[in-house]
Amino acid sequence: MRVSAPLAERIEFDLDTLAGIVDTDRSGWTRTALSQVDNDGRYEVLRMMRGAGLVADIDGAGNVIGRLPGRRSGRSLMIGSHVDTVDGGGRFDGNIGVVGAIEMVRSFREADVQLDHELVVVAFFSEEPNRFGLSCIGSRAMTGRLRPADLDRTDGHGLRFGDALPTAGIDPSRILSCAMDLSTVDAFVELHIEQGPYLESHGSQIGLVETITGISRFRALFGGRRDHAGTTGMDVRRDAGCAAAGTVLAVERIASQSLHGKGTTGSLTFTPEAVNVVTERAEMVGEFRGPESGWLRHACETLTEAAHLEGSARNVTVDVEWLPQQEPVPMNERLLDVCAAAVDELGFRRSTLFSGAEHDAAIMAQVVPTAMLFVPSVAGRSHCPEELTELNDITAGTTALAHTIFRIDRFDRPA
Ligand code: HGY
Ligand code: MN
Ligand code: MN
Repeated sequence: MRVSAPLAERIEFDLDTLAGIVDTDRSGWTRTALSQVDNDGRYEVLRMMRGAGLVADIDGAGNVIGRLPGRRSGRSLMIGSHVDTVDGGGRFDGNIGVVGAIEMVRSFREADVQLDHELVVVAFFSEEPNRFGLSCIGSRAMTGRLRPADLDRTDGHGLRFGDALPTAGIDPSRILSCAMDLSTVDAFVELHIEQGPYLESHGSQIGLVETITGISRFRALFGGRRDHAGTTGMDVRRDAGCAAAGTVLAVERIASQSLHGKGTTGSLTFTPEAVNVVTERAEMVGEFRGPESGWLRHACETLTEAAHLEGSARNVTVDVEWLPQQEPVPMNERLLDVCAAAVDELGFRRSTLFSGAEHDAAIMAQVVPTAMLFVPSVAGRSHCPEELTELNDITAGTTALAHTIFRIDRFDRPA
């Protein structure tokens, strides 16, 4: 069965176009959410979608959404990913899922493939944790999972997330009420780079994701006392920086004691930042990830205890705030079977694997049957400028996406 032939040249052109819309003052390919380049990037995606023949617009949560009508009205299939990046990140994370989805639409139209389902292509807003510590904003809003309290979170300058949203063209009074009716969506499939070494080391071209990792994120504040660095005795200091440093090591220790768990301190700031002043205040942001929710809860409790021990040993106040735990999310088994059949029919070598990275698919899966297709990351590198996925692998992933969607369309044809 020949469904369509995605063109590598067009995928490369679109990826290069997006790679040109980045913050040139930062390293790598930086297009963080709530920046002008992210606005420009999403408008470029809007142009790409319209150029591919989709009826496209940006919704009240900043998601770029394109629609291709189906032959039968009423049911939809959804594909897509995100185009925001981490600071200093790469060109492929998220981007290939959006560019691949748009190329799939072009190739369907050229091959005169018409789906029974309406096809919905999405570039979700702010998938990466933004400076307010929140991730997957677009998919949370689309599924009705963004909470009023999320809008009250502040960044390092005390600015509220809700007050920052207009810079992205988003009305904060509307974002909580722009959930979509997803009851008519039969499947969401996200194409993404693996971001780890598994597929490459197993010689696989395509990965089928079984489960997406659970995540617990925290912000810890340490309050000590500002003193002179040269005259204050070591035994009387209330050094918030040392309490935070001990807690950083506790994150590493707790995760290292687990088989599959990961723990990372992503940000640590001292106030004042002066070599000759004892630190008065330290702020630390970190996370644990893993496939078992029981371990995640244990890690959170152990870390909170460790932070308080580090604080009380130095007469430093400690406040650890946890975001609601994101549970590990299994993908839809029946959809995985459809993906496997499509990949096998194409003759691609495949593996089944666990995703240690977070994805909009984990949010969508709570409402819509969801699957993910991974393509290899060279040397497993990601969230860095060296991030690379070969063009032929992206094209293979796009072909697998097209065949998967075609199969779902035929098998899930509404009665
Ligand atoms: O942070 C993550 O796991 C993902 O790449 N957004
Ligand atoms: Mn990422
Ligand atoms: Mn991503």
